[in-house]
Amino acid sequence: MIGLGIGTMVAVIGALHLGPTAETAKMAEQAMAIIGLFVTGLVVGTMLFAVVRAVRGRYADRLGLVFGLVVGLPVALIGHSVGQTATTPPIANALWIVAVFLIWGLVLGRASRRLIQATGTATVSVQEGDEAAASVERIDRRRFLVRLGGATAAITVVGAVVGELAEAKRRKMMSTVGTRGRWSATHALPNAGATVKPVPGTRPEFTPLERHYRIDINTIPPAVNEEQWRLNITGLVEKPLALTLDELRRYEPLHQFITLRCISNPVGGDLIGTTRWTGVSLQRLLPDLRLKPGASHLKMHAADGFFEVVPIETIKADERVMLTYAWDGVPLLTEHGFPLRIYIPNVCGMKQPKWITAIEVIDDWEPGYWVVRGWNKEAVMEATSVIDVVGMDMDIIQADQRKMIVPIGGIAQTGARGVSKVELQVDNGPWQPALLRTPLSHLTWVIWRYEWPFQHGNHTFTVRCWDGQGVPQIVAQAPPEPNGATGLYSKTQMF
Ligand SMILES: Nc1nc2c(c(=O)[nH]1)N[C@H]1C(S)=C(S)[C@@H](COP(=O)(O)O)O[C@H]1N2
Ligand SMILES: [Mo]
Repeated sequence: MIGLGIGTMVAVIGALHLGPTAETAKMAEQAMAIIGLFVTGLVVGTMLFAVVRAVRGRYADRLGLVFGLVVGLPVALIGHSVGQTATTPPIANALWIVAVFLIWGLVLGRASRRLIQATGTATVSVQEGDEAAASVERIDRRRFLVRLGGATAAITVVGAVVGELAEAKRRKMMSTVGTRGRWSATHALPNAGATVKPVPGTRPEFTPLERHYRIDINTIPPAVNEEQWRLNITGLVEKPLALTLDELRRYEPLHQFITLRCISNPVGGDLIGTTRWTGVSLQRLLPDLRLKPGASHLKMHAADGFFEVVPIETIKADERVMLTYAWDGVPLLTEHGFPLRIYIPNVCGMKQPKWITAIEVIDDWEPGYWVVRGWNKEAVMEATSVIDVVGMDMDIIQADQRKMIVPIGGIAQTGARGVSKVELQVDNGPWQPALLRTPLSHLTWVIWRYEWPFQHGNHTFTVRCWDGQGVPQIVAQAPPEPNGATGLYSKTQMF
């Protein structure tokens, strides 16, 4: 259900060019919630009116409160169990929701009573016959419905605005806390001296934290309190452990430039980003966990109910598997998994839990959250390449058409397998090699550029790449679900 929902949303948002997919999907989710609330409000409001009318306007206040409670309690409980709690504690959230619905019920109850009384006098004072009375009643009912809709709308809008303001405040707080100490603000990127420069208009090689895509099973990320948080290590261990964040930070830190991609990313989509990850290699941590014989997998549990299982073999074979506590030199932002997430090279985001709370040591493999829901159990990042920009500067084109070169640029990415070659094809011409920029690391995307001798007309540009072992990008088109999107990226432009 959620999987299908995300896929559909990604496709719709992509097709409509609504903006960054992750953000827009969040907004769509919230809009759906608001519409749901709105419809519930209208239905329950109409029922309330019917009841208040049946008892001729008596007990309107009490009835309103009861109806408010009837809607408010489930909403509060659902909100609680889904864990959609921003920074306010769950109880405060629940109380707040119930209070809003109580007021809503009271307002509607009173509106109903007023209306019923008004309808009553109108009917009595009009003596010209049944038809007129009926029409007055109909008008009043219509007016009531308008008012009812208005009240529901008002309360929903006020609720949404208050929620938005709180969210905006939270974001502002987060970004002021976060901007300070960012590694990228005071350091040159490791490939600053690379001779191949990105074509202007290519996406930033290092994604600013605020622009990193976001994919979560919930709309609102779980807020974890650092003082109370522990990394609980249980299961097949000599002695269960509860590590603090500081204890994890005391291990020798590992810094890695990493490109993360979501398996839901369509070819050329925006569910991909690159930053500098810092944490402790699980290989280093492993001896301190004192595993019991038979231990074969680590099951990572997350604060939002998400989970995944990592083979201990993978950890022993690859020191880059890392419990990550910082991105770009600052603690993980709440939405990106504060305080702890894992990094596993070469696989999609769906295999890599954020907001880790516990590691359960087990003796067998188990499918993770998205694997249970039908997605590929390996979720290896397939090679992909994208054209970001076909540079076009009209002034230069007109200045000297014979010597005109149009720079074309973009990215290629293959998980942890490297990129050995990128080629570009114009219309049905021969494939031509692009220049590769030295990447930030072996784990990030590679920026490429190609100098195209300009020709007038309508042209289609297509890109393809090879990984470090010379394996070509998959040409056959496939949608993201269930194995990740494949196919070549093309862009057509008129000159
Ligand atoms: N706890 C938890 N971890 C999670 C997820 C989630 O919903 N909950 N989503 C996963 C998916 S599908 C992706 S693509 C990445 C996205 O990480 P980001 O939001 O920091 O970009 O987180 C992964 N880890
Ligand atoms: Mo994902």
